[in-house]
Amino acid sequence: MIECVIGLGANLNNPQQQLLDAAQHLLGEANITQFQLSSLYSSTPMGPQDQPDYVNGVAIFHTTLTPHALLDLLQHIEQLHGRVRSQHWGPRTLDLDLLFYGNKNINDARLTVPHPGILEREFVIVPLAELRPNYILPNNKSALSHANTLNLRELQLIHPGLPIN
Ligand code: A4P
Ligand code: MG
Repeated sequence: MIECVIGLGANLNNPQQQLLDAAQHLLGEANITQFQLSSLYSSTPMGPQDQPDYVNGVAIFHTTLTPHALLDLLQHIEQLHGRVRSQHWGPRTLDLDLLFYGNKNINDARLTVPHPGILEREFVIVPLAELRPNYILPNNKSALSHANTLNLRELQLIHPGLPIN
């Protein structure tokens, strides 16, 4: 069993519900246990500004899936939710990023883990710090101490977490 952290994001078609549906899907997977979902937060878009605000959250779970099998599952769930890949960093109904896979470093054509950009993204660090304040980040700081250094911009809590086990 490997402990994984994923980031969930959406900014189209009832984004909050997209994230809750994706969480329910993951929770129902036979190869996933001890699933926890953070609170959901709204934030202004990073990157192109001519798109709706995002809803973001983080989930932590244990899995027996390999990193690539987990990516396949995440992409399958994105497809089920009608994701159409168009503009880079553009609007999306559901984006599931593999942030951490245990403490493994992966760099290949399909996967970069830890996901690059985690440290700059308050919409990842704040929900992670909520679930696991002591989670050690690639900069060797805890999620909570790093969260305290970030500009929280427009981050707003909009839905409480689901401590589902
Ligand atoms: N890929 C490589 N590593 C990973 C990984 N660790 N997890 C590859 C998931 N996928 C990974 O992804 C493109 C390819 O990345 C995949 O085929 C996979 O093999 P994508 O999801 O189709 O592309 P994308 O999401 O448009 O690009 P990218 O770089 O993943 O964008 P991000 O980093 O997801 O950012 N603002 C706010 N406030 N909140 C957001 O959530 N998100 C984005 C998108 C922009 N602005 C945002 C937010
Ligand atoms: Mg992505």
